[in-house]
Amino acid sequence: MAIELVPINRLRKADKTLFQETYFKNHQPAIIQDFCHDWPAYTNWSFEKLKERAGHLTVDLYNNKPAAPDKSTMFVDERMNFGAYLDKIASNEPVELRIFLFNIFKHIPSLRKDILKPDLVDGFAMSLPFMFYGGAGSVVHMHYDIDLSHVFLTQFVGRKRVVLFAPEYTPLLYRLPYSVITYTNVNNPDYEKYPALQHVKGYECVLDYGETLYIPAGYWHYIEYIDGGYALALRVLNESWLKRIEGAWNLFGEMRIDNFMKKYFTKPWFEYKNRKAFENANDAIKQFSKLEQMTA
Ligand SMILES: O=C(O)CCC(=O)C(=O)O
Ligand SMILES: [Fe+2]
Repeated sequence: MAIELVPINRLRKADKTLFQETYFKNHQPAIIQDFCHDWPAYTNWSFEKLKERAGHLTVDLYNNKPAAPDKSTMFVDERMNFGAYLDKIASNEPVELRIFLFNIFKHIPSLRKDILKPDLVDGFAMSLPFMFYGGAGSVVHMHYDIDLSHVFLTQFVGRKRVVLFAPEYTPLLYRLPYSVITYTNVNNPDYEKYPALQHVKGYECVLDYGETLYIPAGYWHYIEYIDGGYALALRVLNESWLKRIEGAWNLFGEMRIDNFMKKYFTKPWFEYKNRKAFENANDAIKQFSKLEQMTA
């Protein structure tokens, strides 16, 4: 039995009041269908046009292997001409190679002009646009963005399946502390080994060309590329100062501690995190059962 997932609501128009009151304030995910329709990028960022403007660049590619919980490095799998990469993913043949730490806007600043500042909510960080690329069959392993910003992910080419879990479920997902790694297999959960997963509920959608997914701050996301394609993520800083500080600590403190410990105390550190993941999940199951009894 798979984890229970409900569809994410689609909003045909980006209605500010409705979006803010119903979704943004309550940290409820939604798909906004016309978020980018007035941006030049909506029509300018096809495979052909992007290749014309940026095809000469060289990019680092990453494969689909999940990050090892006890290793500190992320390996570049291949380096390639960006145009050749775009041709490869446009063919829609399975290509399990992704690009995610490549700042295309630094190399081709004119691309920035194709994005307009949305006024759906205040606080869009326009200086931090990120693009993500992948071939058909690529997978983004489940994680949450540690800076704890809200993310608006707009799809420019291809479709992707996205699964989301609210941060309240974190202990039930067997999160390894000091990391954004979990033992959750979204499509094929092992309830015997990870019984807490029986209590988890999430959301899912297939995000299509021109649509934007609002991923509320701290939400776990797992992504499967149905077609080769790419998306742009715009961030809105967390409205809570405490969460912003926590986000900064995650980036500059927690991650450094984790990398240091992984390097010098590899085995005991991993054993500690593994034990904690199970302890937290078991505590959460108990709390969950209590809650169920109270509401029964
Ligand atoms: O679409 C992708 O490939 C990854 C998106 C993602 O993880 C994000 O926007 O935070
Ligand atoms: Fe992410």
